Amino acid sequence: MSVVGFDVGFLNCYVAVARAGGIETVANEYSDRCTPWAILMLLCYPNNYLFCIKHRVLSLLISYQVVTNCKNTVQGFKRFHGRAFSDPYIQSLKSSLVYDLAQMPSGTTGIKVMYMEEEKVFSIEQVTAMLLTKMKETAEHALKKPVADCVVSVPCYYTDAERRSVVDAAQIAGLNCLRLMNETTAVALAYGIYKQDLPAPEEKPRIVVFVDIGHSGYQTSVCAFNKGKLKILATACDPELGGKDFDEMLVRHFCEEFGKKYKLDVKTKPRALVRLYQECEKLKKLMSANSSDLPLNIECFMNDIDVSGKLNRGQFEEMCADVLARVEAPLFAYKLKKEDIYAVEIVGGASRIPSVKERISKFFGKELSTTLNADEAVARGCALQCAILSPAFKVREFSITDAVAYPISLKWNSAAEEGLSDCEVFPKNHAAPFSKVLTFYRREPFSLEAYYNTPKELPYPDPTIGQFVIQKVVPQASGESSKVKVKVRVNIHGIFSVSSASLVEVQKTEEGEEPMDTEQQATPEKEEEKEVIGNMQTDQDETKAQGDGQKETEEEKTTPPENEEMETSPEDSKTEKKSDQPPQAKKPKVKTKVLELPIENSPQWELAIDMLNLFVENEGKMIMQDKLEKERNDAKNYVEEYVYDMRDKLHGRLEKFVSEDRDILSLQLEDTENWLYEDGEDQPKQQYIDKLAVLKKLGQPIQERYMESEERPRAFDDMGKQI
Ligand code: ATP
Ligand code: K
Ligand code: MG
Repeated sequence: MSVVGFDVGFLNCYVAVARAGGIETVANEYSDRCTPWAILMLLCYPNNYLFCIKHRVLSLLISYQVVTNCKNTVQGFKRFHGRAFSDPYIQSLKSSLVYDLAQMPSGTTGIKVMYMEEEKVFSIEQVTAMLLTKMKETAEHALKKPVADCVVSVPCYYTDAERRSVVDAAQIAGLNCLRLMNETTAVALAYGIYKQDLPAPEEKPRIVVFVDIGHSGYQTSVCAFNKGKLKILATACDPELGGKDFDEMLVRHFCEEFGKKYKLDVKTKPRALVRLYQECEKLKKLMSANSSDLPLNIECFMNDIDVSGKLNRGQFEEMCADVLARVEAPLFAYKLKKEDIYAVEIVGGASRIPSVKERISKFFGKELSTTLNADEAVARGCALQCAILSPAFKVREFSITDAVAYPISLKWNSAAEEGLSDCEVFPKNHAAPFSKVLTFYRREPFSLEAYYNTPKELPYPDPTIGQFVIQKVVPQASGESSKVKVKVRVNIHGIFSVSSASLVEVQKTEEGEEPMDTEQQATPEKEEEKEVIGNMQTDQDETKAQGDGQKETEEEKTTPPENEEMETSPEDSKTEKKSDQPPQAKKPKVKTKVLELPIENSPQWELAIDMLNLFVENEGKMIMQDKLEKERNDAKNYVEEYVYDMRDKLHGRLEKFVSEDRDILSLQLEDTENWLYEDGEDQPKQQYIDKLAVLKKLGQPIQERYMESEERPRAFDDMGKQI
């Protein structure tokens, strides 16, 4: 069982692991006071994936490689998940990317690269899986055991389609993703789980605002903490605001300046543009710590011309005024009073930009707190969540309630065939994970369409979540409509589904119930109330359900079908069974039987199962290929190492032990070195093994003579001791 958290950032990825060994020890020593899972290890990756001709390398020395192999370096693909290739966003990006995009057969976005000397199109799920494979290997290396269970981060503004796509990517990488965790929620967990002074459950919660501004996205959330729990009350984001926008402004500025000063059209040369982005990002970071004039110099930038420029923070802020103005915009959604906020915690790389901090601080009228590690908090939070979910770990109880990012509605053909009906099932910021049961009165199978009802808020054009067909619905024996209970849920990943449906077969009814249409029943206040109960209690919910049921028969058509809510956790099924009992209890003469109904789930953009399997298989093949490539590279490195090592030694401690074989070996070493840089640069593994064998055959006798002379005096010593 592994406990791993992956922060898949747009630019930087982090891996956090919790080790089992550390847990027992630390917990025993410090009892309640300290974190028993203190040993978290983090590693950082740039989220750039470099495809070489033969194999896949996650580039750590990225700057150099991106520039030399930019067409084959895939970066910044986090926002391609769950999007059609025809999506205007994808189309608008196409021209600014140095690599090529392509349409997948299913209509989603793919990335075109050279792999093993062949042009290949990989789906976005495959590309993210490649990144996750590398992160998985890192975790395995750290834990010294196979990794499967993990928690993966996603921005809290991710939609259903984006989330499904990431879950698929994790599966392709052979991971068992226990939760897709919203990034600010991960940060909230990393913040709260260590706090010993949180208000008691019955006290007023501590309200903390979390802000994460990374390279591509800006996420904020309001979180309520009580002892042992956190609840996200609301989120507000700008999926298109991050460090990259500041880079963009700088690049634009210098493109213009170099155009005038050196008559260079930078936009025509991808390589030059990539270098300019890198240098501007560096300059931006320097400006965070320094307000004076700072230089930007690039040698041999384009057409053999060296370029230079300079900028200071004041000028930078001026040119980024429009970007900076967007920092406050999402925050207006919060109706928070300054005195209600305990702290505003800020993380993410771009949170280091002084004017970003100023704006947020001014908005809330509070000093910002930076008590968390700005880069690692997301990964840490994910590892902590994984530890909580892992049965192998004993972790302090901590309940996490997240919030729905966009309001989810259902629409369906009304039974009376008066056209479409709809109903908002999960309003924005509704608690998640969460299940609700909707009741319909039907004679035949029917279909529900789930969609986001605020399309303007969505990051892409299609608000459809999916189609869900409730099958095998039949009328009652009496010919009346049947009561069909449909359970809809937002699961632990923040993904919507129709999780079950059942038909209540009434064996003897009193009065025929008329078909009814649904409309939203619960008022916001009521909903709030239920949410509080919702997470812990099941019995009270059922009482409520009874009440609702009662009201429904009384008010007939004017009242919508009962719209009860209940807990999502493992008790789910138990709750559901019980909830069908109220009618029995109230009307003892009526006997009912509950039939489970099959559901056909067709989410928009779901990866077909055969494609998914194919991708899993292909990832396995590529992992094998990487392994072979690594072995080949290692074999080459051994030759190289031997050459350098031996050459040094021939002039050092082996010098006394060489005779006429010295020249032969020296010559061979030199030849091999030249070969490594020429013909031997890219050869099959066996070639390197053979080369090494030839060298060793010459070197071995010399080393043996040396060893012998070293051993001799020591052997005498040992004899002395024995006597
Ligand atoms: P996202 O969260 O959008 O997926 P990410 O997690 O990869 O992206 P981070 O690693 O949080 O992003 O932040 C990277 C961004 O922060 C980059 O734009 C980087 O230039 C910027 N950044 C890092 N350090 C500084 C600094 N000292 N000053 C200004 N910007 C910085
Ligand atoms: K990150
Ligand atoms: Mg991030």
